[in-house]
Amino acid sequence: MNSNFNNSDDNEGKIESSPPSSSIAKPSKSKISTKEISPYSNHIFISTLPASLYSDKRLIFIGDVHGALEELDALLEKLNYSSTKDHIVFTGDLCAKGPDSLGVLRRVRELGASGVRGNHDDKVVRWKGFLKSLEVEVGKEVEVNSESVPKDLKIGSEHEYMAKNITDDLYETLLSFPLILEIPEHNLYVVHAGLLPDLPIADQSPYDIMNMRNIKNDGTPTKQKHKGHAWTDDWNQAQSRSENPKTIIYGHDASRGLQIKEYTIGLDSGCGSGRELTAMIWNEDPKKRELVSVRCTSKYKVNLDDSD
Ligand SMILES: [Mn+2]
Repeated sequence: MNSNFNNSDDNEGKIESSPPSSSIAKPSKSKISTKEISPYSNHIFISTLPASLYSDKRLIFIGDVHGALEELDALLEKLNYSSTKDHIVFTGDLCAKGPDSLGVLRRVRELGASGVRGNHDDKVVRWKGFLKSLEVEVGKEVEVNSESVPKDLKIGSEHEYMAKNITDDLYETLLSFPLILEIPEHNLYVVHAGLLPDLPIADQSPYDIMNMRNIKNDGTPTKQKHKGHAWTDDWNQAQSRSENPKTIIYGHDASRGLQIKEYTIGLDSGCGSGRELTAMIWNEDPKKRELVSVRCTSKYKVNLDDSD
């Protein structure tokens, strides 16, 4: 099924146009992982941030909030946030680990903010979609059992709790956040986890976009932290050779923390594990980009599947 990727004209063109130097170590050809996304994912793959939302405003990116409402409010205050002067874009994982995920979603909706879907947000969406499908079938609430629950969803998880308690408007907000948010005016992509540099955007896997941290030696992305190398290495190397380089703003990789490279900006500074919540005020000039952080002091659930 992957043969299409390798035969694309786009890819062949890119390979031929790169310098024929054997001294540059080239990463092995990227492959998408075979992990499939649940039928209840109901995602928007990509959307473009309308310029009307951010022109003449500060464009502010905020890393993974993980249910930390008090910290989000403290950060907004520290940023001197104003709805008429600022537009905020979240890097995903608004939900899970912290004390008030639904409160965070409420605030994000009030702010009229934009964002992308994180792997934890996705689990809430899939739980909700699954529960809705049961209600439609039988016309009432149904006890779920472990055999009927889709793969990767856990009974008793906070994702299930959120799905059972989320209001329709907050669910719609989650659904409206795409996997990839494109900001063409600034040559930016926003994603939760990452993208592979040598695959066309349309061919990237939803699961990988929300979960990858590293690329294994065989070119396959993985969420595991200790296999292969950071996906950002490959992305930066490819952009440095490109005539039209793109920068990615992402979250998800709290263990590496704040990661500012030429073409990748990682903003997950560990709010979900009691470290910091970070915002970046965008500027075309990298030297003028401003980072603003607050300490995260809420109690966080540490027993959550932490490889996520
Ligand atoms: Mn994540």
